Amino acid sequence: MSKEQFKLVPAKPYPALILEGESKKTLIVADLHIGWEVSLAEEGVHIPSQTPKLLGKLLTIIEDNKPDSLLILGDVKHAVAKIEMEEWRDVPNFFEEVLRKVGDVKVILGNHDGNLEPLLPEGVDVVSPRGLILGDVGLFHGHTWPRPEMMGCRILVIGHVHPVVTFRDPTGFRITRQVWVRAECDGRSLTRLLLKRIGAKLGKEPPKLLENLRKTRPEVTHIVIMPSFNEFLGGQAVNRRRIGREDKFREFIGPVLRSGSVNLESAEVYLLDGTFLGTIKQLRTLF
Ligand SMILES: [Mn+2]
Repeated sequence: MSKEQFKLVPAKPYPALILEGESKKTLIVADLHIGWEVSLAEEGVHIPSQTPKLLGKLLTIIEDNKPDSLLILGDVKHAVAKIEMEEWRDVPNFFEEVLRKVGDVKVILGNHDGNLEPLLPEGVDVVSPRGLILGDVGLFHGHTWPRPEMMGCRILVIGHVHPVVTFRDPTGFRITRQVWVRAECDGRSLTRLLLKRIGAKLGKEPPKLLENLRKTRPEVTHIVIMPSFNEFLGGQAVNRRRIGREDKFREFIGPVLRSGSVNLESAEVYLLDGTFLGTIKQLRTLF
C-alpha cells in the first residue's frame, strides 16, 4: 500500500509544524504543559497563569495558516497523574477557545496526560500514545513505542524531548535556544526491534497480527523531534555529551531514540526561525 506523501513545513518562527496533504492541512504542536507554573508554586514561586499566552500564540498561528485540523502531540498538561486546581479551569478554557477556530482537534496522549480526558470539552478527540498516521507521516509523543503500522511511514514526528542547544561563549555565559532536530533513522533496524518487543509480549504463539506486521515493509528514513510549544519549559540539551545515556535522562529520551536505530550524531539542528546550526556532533564542541 503506498501512502500519500505529506509535506512537513515548520510554521516559522513558532515551535509548530504544518503537515500538508493533498486536501488537508494539519497544524501540529507538542508539549504544552499547561499548568507548569503551578508546580513552581509548590516551591514558593508564584507566577500568574501563562495559559493565556500559550493560547494567544496558538490562535495567531491558526489565524496565519488556516489549518483544517489541530493535532497536539502529547503533554497537554503538566501535572503527571493528578489534576491541579488551575488545570480544572485552564485546560477546558483553552480547548473551548481553540475549538471556535478549528473544528477538528485531536490530542495524542503523552506521559503527562494522566486524567486528561475529564478536562477535555466535547469535540476534542483523544488518540492513544501509540500515535496516529497521516499520509506517510507517523506521529506520536515519544515516551513509548508507537503502533507497529507506523514502521511503514516515511517520517516519524515526536515531541517529549523538548530539544534545545546550549552554547558556552568565551566569557562563560550560557546561551540556550529551542531547536528542531531531524535525524536519519534505520527503518529496518527499528522495525526489527519493535517486532521483537511485541513478539516477546505475545509469547510463543504469535497471532496473525504479528504475521501481518512481519510483512510491513520498513519505510522510515527520518525522525523529526519537535520543540516544545511552551517555551518556558526546561529542555534537553541535544548537544550535551552522551545524550540519553545517563540514567536520569534515559526516560526523557524515549525508547525510539534509545533504540540505536536513530543516528543522533549526524542529526541536523535548526533554530525556530529555520537557521541551520549544524549537526549534533558539531554542536557538541560548543557545549
Ligand atoms: Mn513528555
